[in-house]
Amino acid sequence: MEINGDYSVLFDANQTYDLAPLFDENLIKGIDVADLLILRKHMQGVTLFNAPLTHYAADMNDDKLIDVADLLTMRKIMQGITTVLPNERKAWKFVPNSFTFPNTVNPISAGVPSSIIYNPLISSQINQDYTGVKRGDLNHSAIPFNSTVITTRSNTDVEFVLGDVTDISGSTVMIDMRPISLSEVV
Ligand SMILES: [Ca+2]
Ligand SMILES: [Ca+2]
Repeated sequence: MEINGDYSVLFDANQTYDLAPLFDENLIKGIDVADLLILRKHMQGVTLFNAPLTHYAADMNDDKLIDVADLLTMRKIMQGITTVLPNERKAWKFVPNSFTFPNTVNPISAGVPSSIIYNPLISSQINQDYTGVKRGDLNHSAIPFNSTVITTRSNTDVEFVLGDVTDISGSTVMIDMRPISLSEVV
């Protein structure tokens, strides 16, 4: 494990693995009225999301649709009514960098992988990187491990690299994450 977020994990060859980074924190982090407005404008067709990762972050219930259910969930989180999501959904969601979103009106409609599956793992793998988004944080104002809200950026997505491997249980690897560097996300 390197300080810049590089990670390496040793596995037995010829086995099947599902490598998924998981990161959880306070659900409300990064969610405020600005995000609700962004979602509302998208749903009304006034200002559509300009990045697939924004669609991914806005789908609060992972049903591949952006609709009023997501808006209500975000509002309840903002009001402090909802602090935990059903089905053990984490505050952050990830997508392998190797995944290319389709260039469609709804780039998440066909599903977005949250892990990389090796079936089986037969050789060493490098550059197995993921991008994380904070669920509901549509203007990417949240950064992990820090309560600071960075200056809003509406046109770009914040990319994180993986940090320390904290636990290995079964075939799921739980990996903490950190920003590449603060200067790169502000
Ligand atoms: Ca936000
Ligand atoms: Ca949804």
